[in-house]
Amino acid sequence: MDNSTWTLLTAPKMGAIAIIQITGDVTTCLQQLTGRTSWTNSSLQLVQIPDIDEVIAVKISDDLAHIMPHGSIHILNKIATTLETLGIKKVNAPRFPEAENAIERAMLHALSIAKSPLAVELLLQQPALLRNASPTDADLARSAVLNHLIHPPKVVLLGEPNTGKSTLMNALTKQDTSIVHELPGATRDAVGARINCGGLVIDMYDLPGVRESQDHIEQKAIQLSKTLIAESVLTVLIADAEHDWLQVSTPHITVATKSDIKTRADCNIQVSAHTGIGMEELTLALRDEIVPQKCLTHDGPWFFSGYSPTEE
Ligand SMILES: Nc1nc2c(ncn2[C@@H]2O[C@H](COP(=O)(O)OP(=O)(O)OP(=O)(O)O)[C@@H](O)[C@H]2O)c(=O)[nH]1
Ligand SMILES: [Mg+2]
Repeated sequence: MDNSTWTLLTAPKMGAIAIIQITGDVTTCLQQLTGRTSWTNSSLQLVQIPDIDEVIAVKISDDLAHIMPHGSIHILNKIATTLETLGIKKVNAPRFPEAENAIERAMLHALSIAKSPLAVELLLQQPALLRNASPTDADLARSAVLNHLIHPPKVVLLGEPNTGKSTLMNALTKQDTSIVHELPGATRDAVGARINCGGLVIDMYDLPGVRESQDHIEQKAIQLSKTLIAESVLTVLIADAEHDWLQVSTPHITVATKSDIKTRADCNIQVSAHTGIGMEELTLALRDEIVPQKCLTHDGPWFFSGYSPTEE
């Protein structure tokens, strides 16, 4: 069926119910899927997709319909195959029929993909703030910062070997994400994990301790680390009382580890991953460094990623 498409609106995994959105010639599509010939707009129907499932289906408008089968992966796969046989292409282009205008449509899409809890309240405020707004340079700068609430920014842990980076990573993720060892050189490859820092979700990377190495694999890992450092919005420089700070030219904060053994004053924050001292302060500092409070509380519009004023 030319120009007809479908998008899975729910997550592609097991659930009670799945929602499949169909666009294009939806009347023909619903007829072919279910055998039912009469479809009135906005009226929910309990119908059979033969040999697959009993589903709830609704034709929202002449070119938009939703079908809601049980959320088994096997049922979804069978429906996907049937849709493909009917010539309906799978896309990832959700439509939001409940949106009243382009701003609301873009906002609902951003809301559906935003990773940080802090994005929710702010995004819901934007349709009112963005109406008739054109961005100033300050708006664009603040918006770029706030976009980190939608797409998790990268943050790296960087320091000399054996300074406690992996132990800190494990304490932040509350699981054994990275190998910890008393000998330097335990981490040979970058290890990444998603962490919620007081409402801001970030992708944190534990990097190998910086040292000279002739080992081919370790050299490759060091190369990968350099790429991650360049891509990250913030470097968390790590040192314990026995090691020096590494020098970097990228934005950074300094975190002194192992404060249960020995403290040092020349840092932004002191932590002990073993006792938990300073850990909450660290996560809040990461959030405030990446998305400062003044951006969150500013009453101007957020020209969030995915929204362009010309769409109005
Ligand atoms: N007492 C104490 N020991 C710690 C703490 N954090 C890490 N350590 C110890 O320091 C040693 C090195 O820890 P790692 O986390 O492997 O250090 P790393 O910086 O990841 O080391 P590399 O991967 O070699 O770069 C281990 O023996 C840890 O148990 C801490 O907060 N307190
Ligand atoms: Mg390590």
